[in-house]
Amino acid sequence: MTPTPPPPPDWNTLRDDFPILHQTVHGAPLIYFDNAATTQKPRAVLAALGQYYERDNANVHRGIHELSNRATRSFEAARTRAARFLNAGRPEEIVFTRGTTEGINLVAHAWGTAHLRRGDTVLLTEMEHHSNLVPWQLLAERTGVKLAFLPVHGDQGQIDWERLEAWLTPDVKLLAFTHISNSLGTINPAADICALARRHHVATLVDAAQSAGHRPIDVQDIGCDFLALSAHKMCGPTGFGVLYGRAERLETMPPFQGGGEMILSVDFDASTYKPAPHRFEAGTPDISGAVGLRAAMDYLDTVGRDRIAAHDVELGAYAYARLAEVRNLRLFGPSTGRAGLVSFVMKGVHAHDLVTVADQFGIALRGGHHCNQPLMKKLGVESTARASFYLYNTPGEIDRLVDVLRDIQKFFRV
Ligand code: 7TS
Repeated sequence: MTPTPPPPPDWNTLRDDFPILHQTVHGAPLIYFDNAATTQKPRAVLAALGQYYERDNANVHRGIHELSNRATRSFEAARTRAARFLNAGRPEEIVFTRGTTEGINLVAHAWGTAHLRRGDTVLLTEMEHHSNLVPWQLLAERTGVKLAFLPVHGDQGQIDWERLEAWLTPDVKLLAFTHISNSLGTINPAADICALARRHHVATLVDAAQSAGHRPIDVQDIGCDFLALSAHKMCGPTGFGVLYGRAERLETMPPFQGGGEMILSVDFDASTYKPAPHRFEAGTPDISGAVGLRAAMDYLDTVGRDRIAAHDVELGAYAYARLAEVRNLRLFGPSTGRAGLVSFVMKGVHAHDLVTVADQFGIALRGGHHCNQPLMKKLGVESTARASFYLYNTPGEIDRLVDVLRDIQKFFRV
């Protein structure tokens, strides 16, 4: 008989899992709307980190003593958990990294340098975060590969994926794209994109920084070759992440960095390397990061990733509709089918000023180019203000933001 799953937590009590939310900032209750930058951590994750350091801390894969064995077991259990979370075929397809940025750099370095040549093209989109752009520029400088960009259309921030096939010319060897845009809230149809790319023998990399903690992710269903995520954007600790790599891709890749942990044998003039994933994990890893990520994945699955996705979409749609009621706001990203974040510009008020005043009301927003400078240029703005939501945010908090935006307009007389 299948065991009955524990009942999902109640949305109203779920905020109690996050101690940091229960404080005032400048005299007002904190409203944390900077989740695209980093999310808050539930007690379960904080407890797992504390327990690891209080009970099990030792280095992994080296000692024969009890604590080292425990640390190694916890570290490798996190790999198995991450494989299950992403529905990877096996744990060996999970490489631990410092986050999305390092995962993409790893692919650009190890896979890109080994497999791409002058005359090849890496296809990106105009909505990529700098971490899915600059590593490819560095690769282009090293190897002479070209970069091409799928255009983003208008303030709605959509890519015409219907036209993708025309872009998949024989020189295109890799398509690297964001699943969810961190400044537009656009959700790209990852499975359809990867299926078409695969038919054209084009490898795929999905930047899942903004999606991994917000919706179910199944790498076999998406059919990508690589997928990168950051633990800190999904209730886990900073400085840790996962690169999923399809086994047959990882096996053909040389090491990324050299050092301890990644070798089989070393002589003065040459070394041999471990198989994936340890070949890509030189040096002492962030063991507590793995422990924290595992606890975060357990937490997200207890809440239910389908429910989190529905909550996100609900808050994104509600925020877009409510902000559209405020005069002189220019909203970016799709009006429907958007993720749980909204970027906007207020006529007559710089985004940094808006964010500074909102902070005085206890509301944490972000203002800037969001590491999307080329996209900002294309939209004809220097920066936007952004409110990004997560499972602990509520429609009432969005109502409060709308009131504060109207107060800001009065304050700046715009
Ligand atoms: N890709 C996307 C789509 C992102 O939004 C971010 C971070 C990254 C990659 C890089 O993640 P990291 O964990 O390696 O730094 N995005 C943001 C943001 O929107 N505001 O601060 C960081």
